[in-house]
Amino acid sequence: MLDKGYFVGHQDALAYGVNWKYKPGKSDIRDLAGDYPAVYGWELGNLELGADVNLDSVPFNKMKQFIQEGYNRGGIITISWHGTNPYTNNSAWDPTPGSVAAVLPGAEKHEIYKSQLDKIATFMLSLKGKKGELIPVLFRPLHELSGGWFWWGSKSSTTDEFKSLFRFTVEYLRDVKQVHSLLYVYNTGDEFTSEQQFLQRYPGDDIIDLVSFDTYQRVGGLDSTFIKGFESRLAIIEKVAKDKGKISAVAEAGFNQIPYSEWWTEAIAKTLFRHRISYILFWRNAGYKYAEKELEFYVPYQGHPAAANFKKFYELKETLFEKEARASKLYQ
Ligand code: BMA
Repeated sequence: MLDKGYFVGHQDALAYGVNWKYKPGKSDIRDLAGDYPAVYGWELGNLELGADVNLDSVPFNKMKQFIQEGYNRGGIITISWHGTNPYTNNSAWDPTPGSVAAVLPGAEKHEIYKSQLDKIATFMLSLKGKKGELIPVLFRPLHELSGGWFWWGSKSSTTDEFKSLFRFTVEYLRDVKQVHSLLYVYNTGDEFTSEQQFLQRYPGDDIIDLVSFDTYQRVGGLDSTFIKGFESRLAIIEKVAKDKGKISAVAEAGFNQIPYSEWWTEAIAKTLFRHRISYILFWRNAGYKYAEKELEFYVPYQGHPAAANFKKFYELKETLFEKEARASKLYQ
């Protein structure tokens, strides 16, 4: 966490953007700002099935190279995992009641969950820098834990079951699989209005390194209830992080298609300016999703009406992109 500002990240930044895929060196943020994001988000969903390609069509071998590239340039790597529900074999978005109880030690699907984690461990242990050192990763499993849409969420587990699942996940990867390159991110959605609510499913200070939430603006303009809510949630995690000696972050954010061209400076920067967080990561520039028939992107691209304002956002002294991450020598 740097005093001068916050790092800015982007999900799948090097893999694709709006209207392009796999062009070496390209990134929508770089096209606009002349610099890469400081934080690179990647996603492991479907790795647990032994697939070669993740649920958003990114091949894992390419992802590994992108992770190495970002790390070698001094960037920060964070990884999420929309893993298959081991209880029902459906996707992560299947909150069948009993899903968490079924994967805890001694329960019927426990071995399946362990075999999923084995694949995660193998992947993490394969991420290496130029000298063969393991690449540090901010790992964010079981994310948006306060919501009811994932199999590990509030609809399909009690608080104690969830905490046990998180503890088991960390202890298994760390103590059994001997993966020691991960920092663990506790991550809620934005359904909390108090510190106590935010921490309801917190598995313990010995397990967690970063505290975070995800937030998306979906309605309203630049002076809307979204900003007030964002502001109050930032204040909550900032206090939690301070009291616990943890790092705070906004692990996912965005306003799909960015309908307000001044959003970057007027909504995001003006709010974050008053708070102390380590990074904010904007979600993926998926482009047109044929299956869902929808357009999804959270960072502008060349020619988009918000492109100029994003450049202004880049130029603010408190927004830190890859050049500043590199200059900060985070790994030394
Ligand atoms: C969601 C969307 C989906 C994607 C999922 C996992 O928010 O972007 O299209 O599959 O994240 O990355």
